[in-house]
Amino acid sequence: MSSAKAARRAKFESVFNLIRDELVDHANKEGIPAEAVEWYRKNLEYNVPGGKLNRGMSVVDTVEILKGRPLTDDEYVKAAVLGWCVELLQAYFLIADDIMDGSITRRGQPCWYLSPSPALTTPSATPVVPATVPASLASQEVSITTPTYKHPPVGMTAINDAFMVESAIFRLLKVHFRSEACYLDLIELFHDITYKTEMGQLVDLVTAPEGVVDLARFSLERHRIIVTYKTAYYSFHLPVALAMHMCHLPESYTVKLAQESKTIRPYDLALSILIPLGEYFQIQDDFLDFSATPEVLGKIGTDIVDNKCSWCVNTVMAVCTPEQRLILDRNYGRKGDIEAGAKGADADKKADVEGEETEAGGLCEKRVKEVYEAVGLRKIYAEYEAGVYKRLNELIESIPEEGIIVDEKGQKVDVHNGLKRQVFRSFLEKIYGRSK
Ligand code: GPP
Ligand code: MG
Ligand code: MG
Ligand code: MG
Repeated sequence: MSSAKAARRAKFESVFNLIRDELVDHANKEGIPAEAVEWYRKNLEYNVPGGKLNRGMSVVDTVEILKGRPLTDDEYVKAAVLGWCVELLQAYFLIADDIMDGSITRRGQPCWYLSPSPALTTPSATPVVPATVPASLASQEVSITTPTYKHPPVGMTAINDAFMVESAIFRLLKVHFRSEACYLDLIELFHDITYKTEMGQLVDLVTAPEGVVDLARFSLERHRIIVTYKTAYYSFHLPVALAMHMCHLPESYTVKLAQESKTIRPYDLALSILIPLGEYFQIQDDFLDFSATPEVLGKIGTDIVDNKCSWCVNTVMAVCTPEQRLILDRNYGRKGDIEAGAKGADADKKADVEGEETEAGGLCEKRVKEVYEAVGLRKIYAEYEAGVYKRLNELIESIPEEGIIVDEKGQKVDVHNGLKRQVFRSFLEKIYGRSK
């Protein structure tokens, strides 16, 4: 990481301490018992700041681009609070998603619901000493069970923890934006985007239910819907729309050029670019999961073994022969070597028990990858990427930046108040051609 990048991240991270303290102080003022407040603080610290922070920091970047100048300290904190609200939303989704998916690790540590319970790992929580049966009860048939907890996990309290992380967003909006004209827009945006993401999560869950491998449920159209709703709205549209509201961009404005006038609806225009951009990002993620080496990617791709409704399998299914499709049906979403023994789940078990796996995903994964190579998935991806890059650039260039900007009443608007191509360029340039 360059030092400028590290400094940018450190500055953004410093605002986390501020919002955590605000939230914790508020819980204290409500009179919540110390052990519950301490739990809440640990919840926030464990789940919110550990990611790449790209979504949160992109709010700050976008505000800066829209303003066209460095931010004042007050503006920086406001933009960063919105950025942390996006990170809180993501933390809320991930705590819940890990329970739904039965996942084990997240960001290199145990998923929150599996992590050691904060209440029983703090010094104030004294272990329960085995109780002695009082003499008065000794003659009666009572059994006193003494919990002997060592490090029990957070468990299903994580569900309430997820809700609290979500509600923290609205608490922060109230504290920092209640007196601003954009307050209602910000609240509405978080509600709308959360609802959309939940719809996407539902489509994801019904498309690949736990323990069911059925490629007939998958399609490129299904993939597009999942990606748009589960990822693109909250990861790409939300940060930019928040920044636009913070900068008070109007719903619509007219740009008077030398020859013509163009009416712009900046929020719709931003959406029309950011959703395909988010789709491109996820398609890239899916392709890298298959194609990148673990050394470059920093993790081992598991989409094939995990039965993911990935762009790769959907694209290959759309072009492969019936014989290749049979190979996919028999090997996708499975570990080990299904051909080596009996068919079906028994074969999975057999391969696992007998240690026939030759690599992380085993022979099943290898066979799927052979089909991907045979249909020329790498070439299909390269063509897709070149096409989408061109299309996105055209969309970005369609944003007028010159001319006189007038609002709905015909009043001249500060030129800095229009949408800027650079907002989208900065996203596209970060993504295009990335190898990890
Ligand atoms: C992670 O997807 C899930 C989300 C980003 C949205 C969850 C939405 C909710 C409303 C809970 P994933 O399970 O495909 O990815 P990962 O591998 O990161 O768990
Ligand atoms: Mg998951
Ligand atoms: Mg999931
Ligand atoms: Mg992935």
